[in-house]
Amino acid sequence: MPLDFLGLPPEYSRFDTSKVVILPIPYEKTTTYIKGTDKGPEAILRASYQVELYDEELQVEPFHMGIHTSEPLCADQPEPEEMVERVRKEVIRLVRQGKYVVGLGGEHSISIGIARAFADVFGTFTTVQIDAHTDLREEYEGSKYNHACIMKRILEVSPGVHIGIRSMCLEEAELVKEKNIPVISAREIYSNPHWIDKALSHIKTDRVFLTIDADGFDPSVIPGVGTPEPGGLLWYPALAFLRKLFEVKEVIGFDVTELCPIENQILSDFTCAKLVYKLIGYKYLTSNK
Ligand SMILES: [Mn+2]
Repeated sequence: MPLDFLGLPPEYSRFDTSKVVILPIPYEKTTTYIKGTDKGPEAILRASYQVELYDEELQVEPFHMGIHTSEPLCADQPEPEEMVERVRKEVIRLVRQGKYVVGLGGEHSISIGIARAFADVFGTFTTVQIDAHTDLREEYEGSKYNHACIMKRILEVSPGVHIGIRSMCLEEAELVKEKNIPVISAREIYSNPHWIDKALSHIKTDRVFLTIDADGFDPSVIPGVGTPEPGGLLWYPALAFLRKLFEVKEVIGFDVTELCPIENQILSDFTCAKLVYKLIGYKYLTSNK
Protein backbone atom coordinates (compact mmCIF):
# COMPACT_ATOMS: atom_id res chain seq x y z
CA MET A 1 0.00 0.00 0.00
CA PRO A 2 1.39 3.44 -0.85
CA LEU A 3 2.34 5.60 2.13
CA ASP A 4 0.75 9.01 2.71
CA PHE A 5 2.64 11.76 4.55
CA LEU A 6 1.57 11.75 8.24
CA GLY A 7 -1.06 9.07 7.50
CA LEU A 8 -3.79 11.72 7.45
CA PRO A 9 -7.48 10.83 7.06
CA PRO A 10 -8.95 11.35 3.56
CA GLU A 11 -10.59 14.71 4.34
CA TYR A 12 -7.11 16.15 4.89
CA SER A 13 -5.23 14.19 2.23
CA ARG A 14 -7.43 13.96 -0.86
CA PHE A 15 -6.00 15.81 -3.83
CA ASP A 16 -8.98 18.13 -4.22
CA THR A 17 -9.04 19.20 -0.55
CA SER A 18 -5.26 19.63 -0.17
CA LYS A 19 -3.22 22.79 -0.65
CA VAL A 20 0.08 20.95 -0.21
CA VAL A 21 1.18 18.15 -2.53
CA ILE A 22 4.08 15.95 -1.44
CA LEU A 23 5.86 14.73 -4.57
CA PRO A 24 8.10 11.72 -3.85
CA ILE A 25 10.88 11.36 -6.43
CA PRO A 26 12.86 8.21 -5.52
CA TYR A 27 15.47 8.87 -8.17
CA GLU A 28 19.11 7.84 -7.96
CA LYS A 29 21.36 7.59 -10.96
CA THR A 30 24.32 9.97 -10.54
CA THR A 31 25.28 9.78 -6.86
CA THR A 32 29.02 9.52 -6.35
CA TYR A 33 29.70 7.94 -2.95
CA ILE A 34 27.27 5.93 -0.78
CA LYS A 35 24.13 4.73 -2.59
CA GLY A 36 20.62 4.49 -1.20
CA THR A 37 18.94 7.88 -1.62
CA ASP A 38 16.34 6.24 -3.87
CA LYS A 39 14.98 4.86 -0.56
CA GLY A 40 14.74 8.39 0.90
CA PRO A 41 11.15 9.33 0.04
CA GLU A 42 9.68 6.10 1.37
CA ALA A 43 11.73 6.41 4.58
CA ILE A 44 10.47 9.98 5.10
CA LEU A 45 6.85 8.97 4.49
CA ARG A 46 7.17 5.97 6.83
CA ALA A 47 8.79 8.06 9.59
CA SER A 48 6.19 10.81 9.17
CA TYR A 49 3.61 8.57 10.87
CA GLN A 50 5.51 9.22 14.11
CA VAL A 51 5.53 13.03 13.76
CA GLU A 52 3.06 14.81 16.05
CA LEU A 53 0.30 16.56 14.11
CA TYR A 54 0.37 19.47 16.59
CA ASP A 55 3.42 21.71 16.26
CA GLU A 56 4.46 22.74 19.78
CA GLU A 57 6.58 25.64 18.51
CA LEU A 58 3.90 27.10 16.24
CA GLN A 59 0.94 26.06 18.43
CA VAL A 60 -1.10 25.01 15.41
CA GLU A 61 -1.93 21.85 13.48
CA PRO A 62 -0.50 22.65 10.05
CA PHE A 63 -2.12 19.59 8.45
CA HIS A 64 -5.34 21.62 8.26
CA MET A 65 -3.92 23.00 4.99
CA GLY A 66 -4.54 19.54 3.54
CA ILE A 67 -1.52 17.47 2.55
CA HIS A 68 -1.84 15.10 -0.38
CA THR A 69 0.89 12.59 -1.24
CA SER A 70 1.36 11.92 -4.97
CA GLU A 71 2.39 8.66 -6.57
CA PRO A 72 6.21 8.41 -6.73
CA LEU A 73 7.69 10.00 -9.85
CA CYS A 74 10.60 8.59 -11.89
CA ALA A 75 10.88 5.38 -9.84
CA ASP A 76 11.74 3.70 -13.15
CA GLN A 77 15.08 5.60 -13.08
CA PRO A 78 15.09 7.27 -16.52
CA GLU A 79 18.17 9.12 -17.78
CA PRO A 80 18.75 12.38 -15.85
CA GLU A 81 17.60 14.69 -18.69
CA GLU A 82 14.35 12.71 -18.95
CA MET A 83 13.87 12.76 -15.16
CA VAL A 84 14.38 16.54 -14.98
CA GLU A 85 11.87 17.07 -17.78
CA ARG A 86 9.26 14.80 -16.19
CA VAL A 87 9.67 16.59 -12.83
CA ARG A 88 9.37 19.97 -14.55
CA LYS A 89 6.13 19.01 -16.29
CA GLU A 90 4.57 17.49 -13.18
CA VAL A 91 5.43 20.48 -10.97
CA ILE A 92 3.97 22.87 -13.57
CA ARG A 93 0.80 20.76 -13.68
CA LEU A 94 0.48 20.89 -9.87
CA VAL A 95 1.25 24.60 -9.48
CA ARG A 96 -1.26 25.48 -12.21
CA GLN A 97 -3.89 23.70 -10.09
CA GLY A 98 -3.02 25.95 -7.15
CA LYS A 99 -0.99 23.36 -5.26
CA TYR A 100 2.02 24.01 -3.03
CA VAL A 101 4.67 21.53 -4.13
CA VAL A 102 7.02 19.78 -1.69
CA GLY A 103 9.57 17.55 -3.43
CA LEU A 104 11.10 14.56 -1.66
CA GLY A 105 14.38 13.18 -3.04
CA GLY A 106 15.99 11.09 -4.11
CA GLU A 107 19.20 12.64 -5.31
CA HIS A 108 19.55 16.39 -5.49
CA SER A 109 19.26 16.46 -9.30
CA ILE A 110 15.47 16.38 -8.92
CA SER A 111 15.66 20.03 -7.83
CA ILE A 112 16.68 21.07 -11.36
CA GLY A 113 13.26 20.03 -12.64
CA ILE A 114 11.49 21.85 -9.82
CA ALA A 115 13.49 25.05 -10.38
CA ARG A 116 12.80 24.96 -14.12
CA ALA A 117 9.08 24.52 -13.45
CA PHE A 118 9.07 27.47 -11.04
CA ALA A 119 10.94 29.56 -13.62
CA ASP A 120 8.25 28.73 -16.19
CA VAL A 121 5.34 29.47 -13.83
CA PHE A 122 6.62 32.19 -11.49
CA GLY A 123 9.35 33.87 -13.53
CA THR A 124 11.72 35.54 -11.11
CA PHE A 125 12.79 33.96 -7.83
CA THR A 126 15.93 33.12 -5.84
CA THR A 127 16.99 29.58 -5.01
CA VAL A 128 18.18 29.20 -1.43
CA GLN A 129 20.26 26.07 -1.07
CA ILE A 130 21.11 24.43 2.24
CA ASP A 131 23.92 22.00 1.54
CA ALA A 132 27.44 21.01 2.54
CA HIS A 133 28.46 21.35 -1.12
CA THR A 134 27.90 24.22 -3.55
CA ASP A 135 27.09 21.75 -6.39
CA LEU A 136 28.50 24.29 -8.86
CA ARG A 137 30.53 21.98 -11.08
CA GLU A 138 29.76 22.52 -14.75
CA GLU A 139 29.85 18.77 -15.35
CA TYR A 140 30.75 15.69 -13.30
CA GLU A 141 31.44 12.12 -14.38
CA GLY A 142 30.26 12.99 -17.88
CA SER A 143 26.91 14.54 -16.93
CA LYS A 144 25.68 18.11 -16.53
CA TYR A 145 22.84 16.64 -14.44
CA ASN A 146 25.06 14.92 -11.88
CA HIS A 147 24.07 15.69 -8.29
CA ALA A 148 27.37 17.62 -7.99
CA CYS A 149 26.20 20.10 -10.67
CA ILE A 150 22.66 20.93 -9.62
CA MET A 151 23.19 24.52 -8.54
CA LYS A 152 25.13 25.25 -11.73
CA ARG A 153 22.04 24.18 -13.67
CA ILE A 154 19.69 26.07 -11.35
CA LEU A 155 21.75 29.28 -11.70
CA GLU A 156 20.73 29.17 -15.36
CA VAL A 157 17.15 30.00 -14.27
CA SER A 158 17.52 31.84 -10.94
CA PRO A 159 20.11 33.49 -8.71
CA GLY A 160 21.27 31.33 -5.79
CA VAL A 161 22.26 31.75 -2.17
CA HIS A 162 24.27 28.88 -0.69
CA ILE A 163 24.13 28.10 3.02
CA GLY A 164 26.06 25.64 5.21
CA ILE A 165 28.79 25.11 2.62
CA ARG A 166 31.98 23.37 3.75
CA SER A 167 33.21 21.56 0.66
CA MET A 168 34.16 22.91 -2.78
CA CYS A 169 36.52 21.98 -5.56
CA LEU A 170 38.89 24.58 -7.03
CA GLU A 171 36.62 25.14 -10.07
CA GLU A 172 33.70 25.94 -7.76
CA ALA A 173 35.75 28.20 -5.48
CA GLU A 174 37.00 30.19 -8.48
CA LEU A 175 33.47 30.53 -9.87
CA VAL A 176 32.18 31.78 -6.50
CA LYS A 177 34.94 34.42 -6.45
CA GLU A 178 34.62 35.41 -10.09
CA LYS A 179 30.81 35.75 -10.06
CA ASN A 180 30.62 36.95 -6.47
CA ILE A 181 28.14 34.18 -5.64
CA PRO A 182 26.76 34.53 -2.09
CA VAL A 183 27.99 31.66 0.07
CA ILE A 184 27.42 31.47 3.83
CA SER A 185 29.90 28.83 4.90
CA ALA A 186 29.23 26.51 7.82
CA ARG A 187 32.22 28.13 9.55
CA GLU A 188 30.54 31.52 9.28
CA ILE A 189 27.32 30.10 10.77
CA TYR A 190 29.36 29.09 13.82
CA SER A 191 31.32 32.33 14.07
CA ASN A 192 29.01 35.14 12.94
CA PRO A 193 25.93 35.73 15.16
CA HIS A 194 24.43 37.86 12.35
CA TRP A 195 24.62 35.17 9.67
CA ILE A 196 20.85 34.90 9.26
CA ASP A 197 20.41 38.58 8.41
CA LYS A 198 23.43 38.42 6.15
CA ALA A 199 22.03 35.40 4.31
CA LEU A 200 18.63 37.08 3.91
CA SER A 201 20.23 40.28 2.63
CA HIS A 202 21.63 38.32 -0.31
CA ILE A 203 18.11 37.40 -1.46
CA LYS A 204 17.06 40.19 -3.82
CA THR A 205 13.69 38.75 -4.89
CA ASP A 206 10.50 38.32 -2.89
CA ARG A 207 9.99 34.77 -4.13
CA VAL A 208 12.24 31.93 -2.99
CA PHE A 209 12.63 28.27 -3.91
CA LEU A 210 14.17 26.45 -0.94
CA THR A 211 16.21 23.36 -1.76
CA ILE A 212 17.63 21.32 1.09
CA ASP A 213 20.30 18.66 0.80
CA ALA A 214 20.18 16.65 4.03
CA ASP A 215 23.98 16.83 4.21
CA GLY A 216 23.71 20.57 4.88
CA PHE A 217 22.80 19.55 8.41
CA ASP A 218 25.48 18.34 10.79
CA PRO A 219 25.93 14.55 10.64
CA SER A 220 24.91 14.41 14.33
CA VAL A 221 21.49 15.71 13.25
CA ILE A 222 21.13 13.71 10.01
CA PRO A 223 23.79 10.97 9.78
CA GLY A 224 22.02 9.20 6.90
CA VAL A 225 23.49 10.90 3.83
CA GLY A 226 25.56 9.63 0.94
CA THR A 227 28.24 12.32 1.02
CA PRO A 228 28.69 13.31 4.70
CA GLU A 229 30.74 16.33 5.76
CA PRO A 230 31.50 17.23 9.40
CA GLY A 231 30.56 20.58 10.86
CA GLY A 232 27.11 21.35 9.46
CA LEU A 233 23.96 23.14 10.56
CA LEU A 234 22.46 22.19 13.90
CA TRP A 235 18.70 21.84 14.32
CA TYR A 236 17.77 25.08 16.10
CA PRO A 237 20.00 27.48 14.14
CA ALA A 238 18.63 25.93 10.96
CA LEU A 239 15.03 26.36 12.12
CA ALA A 240 15.69 29.97 13.19
CA PHE A 241 16.90 30.74 9.69
CA LEU A 242 14.11 28.83 7.96
CA ARG A 243 11.34 30.42 10.03
CA LYS A 244 12.68 33.89 9.27
CA LEU A 245 12.98 32.99 5.60
CA PHE A 246 9.29 32.01 5.44
CA GLU A 247 8.33 35.15 7.38
CA VAL A 248 10.12 37.65 5.19
CA LYS A 249 9.93 35.95 1.79
CA GLU A 250 7.33 34.10 -0.25
CA VAL A 251 8.70 30.55 -0.32
CA ILE A 252 7.02 29.20 -3.46
CA GLY A 253 7.96 25.59 -2.77
CA PHE A 254 10.71 23.48 -1.27
CA ASP A 255 12.37 20.11 -1.40
CA VAL A 256 14.33 17.84 0.92
CA THR A 257 16.79 15.61 -0.88
CA GLU A 258 19.70 13.18 -0.46
CA LEU A 259 18.46 11.35 2.63
CA CYS A 260 20.21 7.98 2.44
CA PRO A 261 18.50 5.88 5.11
CA ILE A 262 20.62 3.81 7.50
CA GLU A 263 19.13 0.42 8.27
CA ASN A 264 17.75 0.09 11.82
CA GLN A 265 18.57 3.75 12.57
CA ILE A 266 15.55 5.97 12.15
CA LEU A 267 17.04 9.28 13.38
CA SER A 268 17.72 10.63 9.90
CA ASP A 269 14.39 9.52 8.46
CA PHE A 270 12.42 11.00 11.35
CA THR A 271 14.39 14.26 11.34
CA CYS A 272 13.72 14.73 7.62
CA ALA A 273 10.01 13.97 8.13
CA LYS A 274 9.83 16.44 11.00
CA LEU A 275 11.71 19.02 8.93
CA VAL A 276 9.21 18.66 6.07
CA TYR A 277 6.25 19.09 8.43
CA LYS A 278 7.97 22.00 10.20
CA LEU A 279 8.41 23.81 6.88
CA ILE A 280 4.78 23.12 5.97
CA GLY A 281 3.97 24.69 9.36
CA TYR A 282 6.02 27.79 8.56
CA LYS A 283 4.19 28.04 5.24
CA TYR A 284 0.85 27.58 7.01
CA LEU A 285 1.62 30.40 9.46
CA THR A 286 2.63 32.76 6.66
CA SER A 287 0.15 31.51 4.05
CA ASN A 288 -1.05 35.02 3.24
CA LYS A 289 2.31 35.38 1.46
MN1 LIG B 1 25.50 18.00 -0.62
